[in-house]
Amino acid sequence: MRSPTPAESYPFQSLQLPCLVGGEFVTRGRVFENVSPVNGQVISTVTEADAAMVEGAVAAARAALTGPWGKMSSAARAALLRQVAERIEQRFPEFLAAEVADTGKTLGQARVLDIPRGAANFRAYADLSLGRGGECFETTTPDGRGALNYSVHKPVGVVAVIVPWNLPFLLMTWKVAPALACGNTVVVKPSEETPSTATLLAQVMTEVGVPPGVFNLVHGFGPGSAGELLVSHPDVSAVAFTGETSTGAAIMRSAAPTVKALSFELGGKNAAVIFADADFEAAVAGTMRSVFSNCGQVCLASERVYVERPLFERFLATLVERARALKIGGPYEEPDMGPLISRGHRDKVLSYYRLAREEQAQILCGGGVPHFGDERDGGAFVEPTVLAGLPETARCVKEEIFGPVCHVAPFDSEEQAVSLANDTRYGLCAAVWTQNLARAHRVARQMQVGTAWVNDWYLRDLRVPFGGVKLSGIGSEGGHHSLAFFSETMNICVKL
Ligand code: NAD
Ligand code: 6OD
Repeated sequence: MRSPTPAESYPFQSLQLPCLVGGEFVTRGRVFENVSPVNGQVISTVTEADAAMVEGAVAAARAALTGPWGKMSSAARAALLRQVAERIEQRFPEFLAAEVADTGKTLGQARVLDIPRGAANFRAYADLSLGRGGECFETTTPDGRGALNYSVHKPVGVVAVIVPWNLPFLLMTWKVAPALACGNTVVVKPSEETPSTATLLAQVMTEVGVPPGVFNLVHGFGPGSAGELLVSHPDVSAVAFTGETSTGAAIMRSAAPTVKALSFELGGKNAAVIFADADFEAAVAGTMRSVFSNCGQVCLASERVYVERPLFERFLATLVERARALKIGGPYEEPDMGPLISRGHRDKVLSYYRLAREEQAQILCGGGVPHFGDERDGGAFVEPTVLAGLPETARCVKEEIFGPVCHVAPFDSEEQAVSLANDTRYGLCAAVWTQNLARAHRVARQMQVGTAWVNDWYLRDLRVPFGGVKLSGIGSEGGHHSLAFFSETMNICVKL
């Protein structure tokens, strides 16, 4: 018997994806369709959580805080998280097939980034939670006997995890793993566009014996649906959110009456700054990656590329030539770039392509929709696009597009490069390309961002702070920063 092709491994083919509420998989009520961005066909249907399901999930999560999970040692919790990682690896082909079915992203990327990072997130936080210490201060007192202060970490409570569709499994596990490592319980609301890997993770949680109610899954939408119901729920203590800046603002409003802890990873309009002394090949290859990976749907993507004038023409010409050569296609065709997530998102990206014309950009390549002459014409593909010649005030230079497009502009001095890169309301990341070590440090430090990469892009170490400034977010994730967000730190003062 032949083994199934990767496409046939999609575990929910023509099935209805359930929610997970208090350890029970639930499929009652309304459904919505999960549509392939590769060809527009329905690949599965999804149970939309109603108010009662969200209520049930939050109640189960609250009850689980004081059940076996709440009594478990941190070492036992860490051991369970390692089992989650192992089970993800055992079911790797299904996770892979599910992620590429929902997103259309390239199999190559999902294989080396999205799914392995999901497993790595659980291992990293299992380790980090065990190496955690507290603070201790000896205090002098008027009677001379003194006092001892020490801190202990406790779970925050029920955490709502609300995540987007661009790196669905990676970003969901990036929050679920530290939240669970700290002893919290979670209610996860994945994006309505990408329900499959979250559903597989729900299965994994039950398979490895995570107690009922610790991990709950509610599918649905944002406003007026599971997302809003969760963030406004009085028994949800914290919201860990990744998504658009405007959604972050809406969540802040919904969460305000019940005063919750919020962690926000939001949008970006990131700059790549390329000095004339950069390693040319590395800078071009890195910029290609930072502009076109995941069809430009990465919050860290470089949508603004600034090149020192002596290198400008050569760099631009090479970038355009390589962008034109990118092979576009479905996940299993070994493409360089897949489709956007949906026709809806394609409308948004195409509106910026039109706007670029109206703003009188030079459109050096792309700017439209590719035609395949097959079922892919029913998908959400767009052409990789390079723009130049726009003023810095143009909307295409100022607003996050979240597609495979960048604007390239020249600069004449280090000071001007820094000023151009920082002239944005966002502040997620920057990429600086130079072989001058002193300049690399000097420029990186001046970037008003959460992460500045030097001579690379999206190189990750899970222990380092990761977050955005300005409109790009509130707080940092990563390493002990995540552990701090997902814990209440309490001080105990003992009079001696
Ligand atoms: P989005 O904000 O539209 O949706 C994200 C999630 O929020 C989804 O699950 C959605 O259903 C939910 N949601 C929407 N409205 C809500 C509401 N009112 N209340 C509660 N939940 C609500 O984002 P998206 O389109 O899925 O993802 C793309 C955006 O995410 C881009 O702006 C991108 O820059 C950003 N992003 C940021 C990071 C980061 O680390 N900074 C990472 C990935 C994506
Ligand atoms: O790698 C990560 O930890 C992370 N949060 C990436 C975010 C990418 C945005 O699309």
